[in-house]
Amino acid sequence: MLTETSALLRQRLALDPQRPRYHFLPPSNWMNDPNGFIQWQGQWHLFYQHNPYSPLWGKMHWGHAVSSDLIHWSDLPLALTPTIGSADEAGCYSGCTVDNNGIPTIMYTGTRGAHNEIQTQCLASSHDGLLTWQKYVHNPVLSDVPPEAGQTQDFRDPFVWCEGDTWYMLLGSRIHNVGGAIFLYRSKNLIDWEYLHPLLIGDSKRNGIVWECPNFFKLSEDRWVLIVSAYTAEHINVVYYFVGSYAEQRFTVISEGILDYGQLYAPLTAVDDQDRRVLIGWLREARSNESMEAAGWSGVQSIPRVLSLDPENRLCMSPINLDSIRGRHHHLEAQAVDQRIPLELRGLALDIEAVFEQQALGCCGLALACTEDGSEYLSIFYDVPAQRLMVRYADQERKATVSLAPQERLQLRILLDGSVAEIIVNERISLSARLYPSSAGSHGVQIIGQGAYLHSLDIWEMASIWG
Ligand code: DQQ
Repeated sequence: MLTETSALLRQRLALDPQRPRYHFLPPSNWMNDPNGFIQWQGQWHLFYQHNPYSPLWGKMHWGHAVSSDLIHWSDLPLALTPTIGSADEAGCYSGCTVDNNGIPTIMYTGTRGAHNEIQTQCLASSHDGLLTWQKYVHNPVLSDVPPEAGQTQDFRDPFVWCEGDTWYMLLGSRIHNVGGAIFLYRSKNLIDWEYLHPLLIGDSKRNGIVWECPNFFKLSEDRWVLIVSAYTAEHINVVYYFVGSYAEQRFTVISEGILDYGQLYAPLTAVDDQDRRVLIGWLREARSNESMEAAGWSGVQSIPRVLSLDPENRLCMSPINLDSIRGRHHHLEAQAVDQRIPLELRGLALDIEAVFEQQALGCCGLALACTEDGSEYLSIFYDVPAQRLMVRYADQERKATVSLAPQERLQLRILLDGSVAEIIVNERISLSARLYPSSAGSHGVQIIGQGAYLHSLDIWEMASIWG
């Protein structure tokens, strides 16, 4: 199914050391949010916000890829393209795919206006197994922003689910002078929508000015999870999750957290045939437009993660299905760490599982992508007394509080892949970093720490998913 052109484009860019080898990204050019993520008759379909003409953000199309294991992907033709003179003439923004009585149906936001400021909700369906898509002739199906929003420009990213014979839809938005808002609708046919009320309203001083890309799903017997991507005035965009109970279309929050302390944004979830809730998210770049233009590509998707809740209602995440591309394995036995320990192994495509004991006064972690002259490295460091994770690359630093229970070990899972490092700590704190190694030279791995004790270290060299 891989077209000649996309294979050639991939080959041409494959020598770029910054380009991930086992994470999904398009053959070339720009990608942002995952869209329409769905398992359909055993195959996973991933759509994505895509500018097929440039490595920079632009007129949004829906790219499309398919996979049977969520790791190996084949490119398919564009699924949605803006139509001049229609509700989506400026862009086909984010949305979801649902099974409408056997007919795959996309609900997405169409945009119009010089600044995409007219945002309405549109439908498209497929009659050839999700390959080609026909837009509903009477699009848009929903255009009025609820008056309580006090604004009409931010109203997008439908997330739709079915309960009995009723469809429910969430839209990301904001309430003027208040903060982000998620509006709840219902429908019997995906076409006529009735507004119910806000599912949740934010606070612009605390959690962003616009809430985008909502997800809402039941994750345990009595707990529902709402995920929102909060757009801030400072462009320090953050993904929040809220856990609570849901009854009679009302959501009562009992706890909340940050889904990722780094570059992961606009995640989308889907449920699989084993009833697992799987999340995939856009790993934003942290480099200039000039660098993206020179590279010819921009944007990566995370490795899909299976979600769960722990007894304290914290969202837990575990990367899926990587065994099939794990290559050479390196194992290190338990040992004290009081200085840098360089390992024999080198590489920029690694799956790492490091477990440290929680030594009272210690600090521990790893340095990756280390150049011989010591000028470049990514350090991932846990400070036990401060209970803080610190991730540093060049002049950038990211931090997250990781509170460990007494005696709890620190478990670092790191998916290093070119310019991507997905870091998940004790399955419950995620910090996705980007790094931009300046050469394809050898990149070392070091254990770092003081007064630390390594319990075990396992590292796998990862194969490319593009053959
Ligand atoms: N990206 C899309 C929007 C969404 C935003 C546009 C989030 O639909 O709100 O490309 O990254």
